[in-house]
Amino acid sequence: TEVAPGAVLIPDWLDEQRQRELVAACREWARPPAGMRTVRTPGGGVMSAKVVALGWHWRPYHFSKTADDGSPVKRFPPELGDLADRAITDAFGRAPDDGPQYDMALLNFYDAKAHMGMHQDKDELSKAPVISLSLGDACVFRFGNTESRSRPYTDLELRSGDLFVFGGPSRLAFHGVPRILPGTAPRPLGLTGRLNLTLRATGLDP
Ligand code: MD5
Ligand code: FE
Repeated sequence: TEVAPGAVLIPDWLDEQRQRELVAACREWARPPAGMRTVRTPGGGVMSAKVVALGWHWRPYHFSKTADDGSPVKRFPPELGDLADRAITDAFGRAPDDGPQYDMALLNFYDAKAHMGMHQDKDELSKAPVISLSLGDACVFRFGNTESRSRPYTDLELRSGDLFVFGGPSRLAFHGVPRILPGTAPRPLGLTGRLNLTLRATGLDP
C-alpha cells in the first residue's frame, strides 16, 4: 500500500524462513571487528538504538571505510544488493532506475526501551529510495512531513517481515520510532527487541 507519495509498505514481505536467515546474518554482522556500536549525535547526545554499518561506516554527516575500532568496515554483501532490487521491483512495479547501486546497509538494534527521534536521512548523495526491513518486535513508526519534525504525521505499526520503501518525495520526510512493542516478535525468531535493516545507495565512489 502507498502510505504517501513514494512511500510503499508491503506487510509480511519476508516469510519466516527469510526472517530467520536475516536475523542470523545480522548476528554475524554485529560481531567485532567493526561490529555493533553506540552512535554519538553531533548535538552531544547518544542514540539508544545500537548500529552496525556495512559497506560504509556511518556517523551523522559522515561516511568512511574505517570503523571506530580502526578495522575496515564489513563489506556490503552482494545478496543485499539483490534483495534491494527485488524490494524496489515489488514496491514500485518496475526495476530500479539506473543510477548508483545499493552499496550500504545500516542495521539498527532496538531493545524494549530504545527509540529514534524524528530526523531526515540526508547523509546519502543519491536520491535512490531507502529500503527498510523490520525483524523481531514490532514498533510504532512515525512517518512525518518534509517541513518539520512536528505534526502532521502518521503513526503506524511495523512488524517483523514488513518491507517499507521510501522513495520520491517521501525520501526526505521526517520520521522516527517513538516506541518498541516488547514481546511481539514471532516466537520462532528467538529474538528479543527489534532489528531494522535499511539498504541505501550512498552515491559515493567505492
Ligand atoms: C528504523 N531507521 O526503523 C528506521 C527505518 C534510520 C531509520 O530511520 O535512519 O536508520 S528507515 C525509515 C526511513 C528512511 C528514509 C526515509 C524515511 C524513513 N521516511 O521518509 O520516512 O530503524
Ligand atoms: Fe532514518
